[in-house]
Amino acid sequence: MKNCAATFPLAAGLLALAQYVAGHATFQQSAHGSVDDGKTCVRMPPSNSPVTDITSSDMACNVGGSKGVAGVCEATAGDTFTVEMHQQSNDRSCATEAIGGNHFGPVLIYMSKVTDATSADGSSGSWFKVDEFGYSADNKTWGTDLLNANCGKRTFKIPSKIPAGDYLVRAEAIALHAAGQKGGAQAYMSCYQVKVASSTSPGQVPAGVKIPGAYSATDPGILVDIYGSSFKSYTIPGPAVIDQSFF
Ligand SMILES: *[C@@H]1O[C@H](CO)[C@@H](O)[C@H](O)[C@H]1NC(C)=O
Ligand SMILES: [Cu+2]
Repeated sequence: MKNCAATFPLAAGLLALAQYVAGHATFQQSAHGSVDDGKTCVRMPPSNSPVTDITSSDMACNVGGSKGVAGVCEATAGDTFTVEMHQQSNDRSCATEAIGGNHFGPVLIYMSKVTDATSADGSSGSWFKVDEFGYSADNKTWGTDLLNANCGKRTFKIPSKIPAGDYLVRAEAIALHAAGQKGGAQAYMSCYQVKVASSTSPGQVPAGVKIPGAYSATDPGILVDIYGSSFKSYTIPGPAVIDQSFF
């Protein structure tokens, strides 16, 4: 799995066998506060394969993710929300790595205000970033290492100052083990359908970016040789996390 990209043409021909490749992963469960919502509101991708075309519309909510599901999770502005990644669809075990071995990279969380979370396709929205963890040079820890250390979970705060209503929450991990070559970065994302209760009225929707559009294939956080001797620090792709005053 050093360079999984090379396995994809083969995987396409052996779809039934290759649908859930070892090491690859999917964000699939969520929780609001301490309430576990399982897979209630996730737009579950059809496989655990990554998106490697950074300009593809699949970058928004993964393959097939422009289509909604029935479930909507509740959340409260100012409270926590947790997204959870696993390699296999029905293995939530903490004993299995959330994302495999060498799939090192950042974890990023975006939100987009939508009219109806069950029907929004993610393309018209403006995505604002609410959380990220790239790489800590001090202890050589990646965002994906933190996922693996936390049973696949990443907990973040829903901004306090956003208006009540429907949102898509987009959780993403980008594996960089093959990112020294253009097209080698592997993006794993899922969108969750969430209805946010907020006591801030009217609230303000933070400015955001289009996805696809926020990343380019040559961004320093996308085209990067993490094994190179010159690699010292990592630049997380996309916009900055929204201003602290929103939280
Ligand atoms: C490494 O440092 C980061 C940032 O300070 C911290 O969040 C993380 O928990 C640390 N990782 C480990 C494995 O201690
Ligand atoms: Cu891979």
